[in-house]
Amino acid sequence: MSLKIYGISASRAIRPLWVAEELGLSYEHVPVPYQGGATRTPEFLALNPNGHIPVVDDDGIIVWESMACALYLARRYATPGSIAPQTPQEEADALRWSFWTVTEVEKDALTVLMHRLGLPPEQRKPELAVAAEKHLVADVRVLEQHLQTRTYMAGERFTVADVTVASVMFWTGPAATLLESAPRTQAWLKACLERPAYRRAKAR
Ligand SMILES: N[C@@H](CCC(=O)N[C@@H](CS)C(=O)NCC(=O)O)C(=O)O
Repeated sequence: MSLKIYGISASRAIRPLWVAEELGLSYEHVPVPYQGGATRTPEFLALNPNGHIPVVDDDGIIVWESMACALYLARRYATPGSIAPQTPQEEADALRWSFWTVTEVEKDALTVLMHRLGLPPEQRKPELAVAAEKHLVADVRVLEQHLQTRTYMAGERFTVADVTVASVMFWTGPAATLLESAPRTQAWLKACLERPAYRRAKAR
């Protein structure tokens, strides 16, 4: 059996890396960067024809798309009480919130990250960040409302749904006021990002 996760942790590869750490899996981390053409070599394109990290190679089963990688690993290596969905309700929450995050939130969150922090200062366009933050207000409202009645995305325990949503919400950090009126979301995100498994994944 061999499990490999391709992609540096300062990328969407944090999602499967975080899941692997939560599950205590033994795996090989192949820290392919997203810059410099490493994802566009013939060898890498044979793994993921899109030329993106992350990729998971689970003993020959290839998974790409970071949310799919995270959800796949959680289910594939589930044990009783682990972060995999254990009930139909948790399954529904993991799926709906993961898809919500990539379709509704990710693009604007990435714009905030890049144009507030990630890009060299001369390339940042603050007006793009401002527009993205405006869009994100409605998403934060949805999240805050959901978290009024539960501690984590799928209830009272941390699951893979928290990994997928927090790994995107984290990108909105440079938007100073976005979470100001969302105390439940703030507390939830802090709890997620303080988890030892997240820290181990990030340190890779
Ligand atoms: N939707 C894809 C996006 C993957 C993606 O764009 N990855 C970036 C790094 S976070 C990348 O590999 N960029 C390098 C490139 O496109 O050449 C996913 O969630 O996995």
